[in-house]
Amino acid sequence: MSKETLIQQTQGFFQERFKTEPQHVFLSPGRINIIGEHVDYNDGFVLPAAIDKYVCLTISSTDDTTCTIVAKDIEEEYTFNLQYSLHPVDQMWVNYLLGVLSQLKDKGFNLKGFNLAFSSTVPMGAGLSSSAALECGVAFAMNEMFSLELTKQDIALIGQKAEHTYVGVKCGIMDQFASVFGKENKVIKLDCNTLEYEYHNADFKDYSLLLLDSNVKHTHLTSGYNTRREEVEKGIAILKSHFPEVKNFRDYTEEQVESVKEELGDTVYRRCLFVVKEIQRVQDAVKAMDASDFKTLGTLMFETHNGLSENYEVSCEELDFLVDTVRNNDAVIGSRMMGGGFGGCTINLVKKGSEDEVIAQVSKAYKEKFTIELTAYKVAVSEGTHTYKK
Ligand code: GAF
Repeated sequence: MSKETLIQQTQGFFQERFKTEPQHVFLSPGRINIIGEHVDYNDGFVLPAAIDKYVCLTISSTDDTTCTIVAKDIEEEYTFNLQYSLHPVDQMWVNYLLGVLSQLKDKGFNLKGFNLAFSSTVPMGAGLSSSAALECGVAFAMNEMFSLELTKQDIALIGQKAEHTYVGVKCGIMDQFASVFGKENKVIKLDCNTLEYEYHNADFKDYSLLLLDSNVKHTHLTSGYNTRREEVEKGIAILKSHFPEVKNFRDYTEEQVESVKEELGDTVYRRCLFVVKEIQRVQDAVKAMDASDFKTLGTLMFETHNGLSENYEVSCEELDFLVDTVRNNDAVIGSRMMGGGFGGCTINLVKKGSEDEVIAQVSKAYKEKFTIELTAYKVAVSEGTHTYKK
């Protein structure tokens, strides 16, 4: 569905539900990540970009403190009053919004009531950060409507905290940052330690980005994710006890990790090794990208997948199969699972003009193996969260 159709349909839905036109329309995008997986919460570097898939929020303020929020795509709604404390509820989608609003209230902002209807073209559970898009979209909307004077960074951090406190995923900052700071045709090199960032051209010349959605979502995403965080925290504590002068994961060498292998234990050792290597890969990938050396970039993507699968253990049979299927296809020079893992998409660097042939090959093999239909997305790198002006 195009952006225009999404906007039109969401506006139409708002009009039908609330019997008036929405005063505001906001768009908040999903994200991809070229490389740098599971390192945002390890003070590493990441290379995400916003994409042309959006959560569209149509919204009008009201005269009191009552809010009605409607999720068009699942036909559910929820009403609450901003005068009272906002606690997490059973309807999971509601928590993304309440998590944001409760923080704004705690910061002392005087919010007014509103009616909101939203709809999304960011597929859910595909590792494209539909949740970050929604959280940042709501924070952005409140900022614009009620002149809260939040910075873009504030909005991203509020989105991340909503995920921690109301959703229960101890995520890093990458997804929310990419959603808010996204720029057309630019990837963001983000230093997750300092939150300094720079834009690099997302021009892959003869290649294009192709996402292949496994359409599986294993339930251990939340638990597996949080466990990985605990494991690396244990690892960094041990490393710091041996090398107190080294402050960050990015500053450790593989040799240093190797030297405390026994004390780390096999699992934590492999997690730490992945993190140290992945942080270095991002640095190498940026250089390769800037030099239009896409073969090297692609090789690094494959290496990332191997590490995520074997050492960080956040892949799954289906994702491994999708990557393995394209390994010997000359039209695909890089492929890896993307996002939190345990399902969702792979990101592929594919020779322009060969996308449909690759989709056909992988879909067929995937269906034969798992009896699951593959979904493919050809994505464009796009603008971050913004107001839609008619
Ligand atoms: C999820 C998280 F939300 C991000 O913060 C990041 O850690 C990612 O998984 C893995 O790189 O999308």
